[in-house]
Amino acid sequence: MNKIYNPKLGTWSEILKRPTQTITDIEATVNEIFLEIKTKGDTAVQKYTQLFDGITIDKLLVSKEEITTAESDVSGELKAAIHQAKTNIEKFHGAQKTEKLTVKTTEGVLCWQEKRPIQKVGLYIPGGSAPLFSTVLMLAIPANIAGCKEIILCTPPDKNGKINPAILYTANLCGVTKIFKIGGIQAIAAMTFGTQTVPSVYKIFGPGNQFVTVAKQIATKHGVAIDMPAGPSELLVFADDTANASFVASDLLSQAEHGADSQVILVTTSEKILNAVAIEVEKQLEVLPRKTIASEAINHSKLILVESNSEAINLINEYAPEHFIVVSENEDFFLENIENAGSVFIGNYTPESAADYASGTNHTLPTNGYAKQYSGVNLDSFLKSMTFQKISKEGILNIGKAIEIMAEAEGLQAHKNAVTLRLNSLKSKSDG
Ligand code: HSO
Ligand code: ZN
Repeated sequence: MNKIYNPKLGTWSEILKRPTQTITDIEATVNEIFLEIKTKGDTAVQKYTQLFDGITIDKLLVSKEEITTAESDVSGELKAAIHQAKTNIEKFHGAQKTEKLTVKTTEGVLCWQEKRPIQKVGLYIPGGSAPLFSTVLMLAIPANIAGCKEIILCTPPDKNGKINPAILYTANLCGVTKIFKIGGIQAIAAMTFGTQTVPSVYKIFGPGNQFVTVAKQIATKHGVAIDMPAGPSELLVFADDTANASFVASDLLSQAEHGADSQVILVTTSEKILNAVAIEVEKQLEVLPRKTIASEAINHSKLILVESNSEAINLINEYAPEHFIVVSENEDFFLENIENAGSVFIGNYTPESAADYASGTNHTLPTNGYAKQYSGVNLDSFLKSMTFQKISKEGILNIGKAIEIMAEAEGLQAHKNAVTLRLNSLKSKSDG
């Protein structure tokens, strides 16, 4: 890890730079695949599955029998753990439900806001070296609580045309309506346009590699919403002398093992902690099964010594980490002043892994500095707010004049007429 001592303000942006991603060269490929899937449907999906995943898939839809087999392939212990996580995630997301909000803005003018589920949503779960069935929990549970009618899931098949049993088990447990053996760009395209077997959806959720990320962005050009622009995992830890260096090191490594492009950063006011964490990271790294991946991430990660808590918080807000762990005797200072972070973890006994799996909060969070303007996935991500209004005769009499004047000033006579006609009808009634 790179040690940086008391960096000057002007050098922050360079220090906090994320590993760059090139989108332009991927875009042309994505557009080409999108067009082909739009026109040819399933056969094009199958062609690209053969090309990218190296397997011919005749039936893209996962069958009932495959789900039943998966159920028996998942151990009782893992099932119990998944159930415990599910309970907590359900509790936290269920509590995010809001009541209908009604306001009488003027006598006779009643306005209200209610939420309705997005009817059709698509969840994308990456395959690869770590099958993230925990992400199925994070997406399918809130989708279900929100009341989404169609919850489909796409995930790439392995070389034998199979899907990890824990993904299948969790998807079925959490009310996913259809599971498809489709990955990458072709999955996002299929959910965007719909094919003979894959229904089109209104919003696509979930993480993925660079290709999936670009494909999701292209999907938005075709009228589909997405959860957020995703990127490699990140963690920033602030630790002072009250922190346990080996705990901190374990947290940094937990995110580093996601991928070579993951970013982990320690910010500290204590040189002692900085050195202790550096030693611990090396020690713990040695015995990790994913050592090669984690060490690549660790190589471009940073340990930063700053002079004060206020300097630390300014730097953290500038970076806007996906995950922010704070272990400080002044934790209240950090909690009051943190402005930009996807999710915050407090104290020595709150590892980031807790939220990745089982504490109840969502682990689909904004990366790449997007915590400055995006929220992580939550119940509202699966809902739309709709407004309603009912205006009585008294109400239109109360606000009619203002509408007429404003419509006139905008040069929109028809708008004005819509009110004038009603006002006149009321006047003639009262005259007559
Ligand atoms: N930390 C990842 C989520 C994850 N970790 C899934 C383990 N499994 C992104 O926030
Ligand atoms: Zn993780």
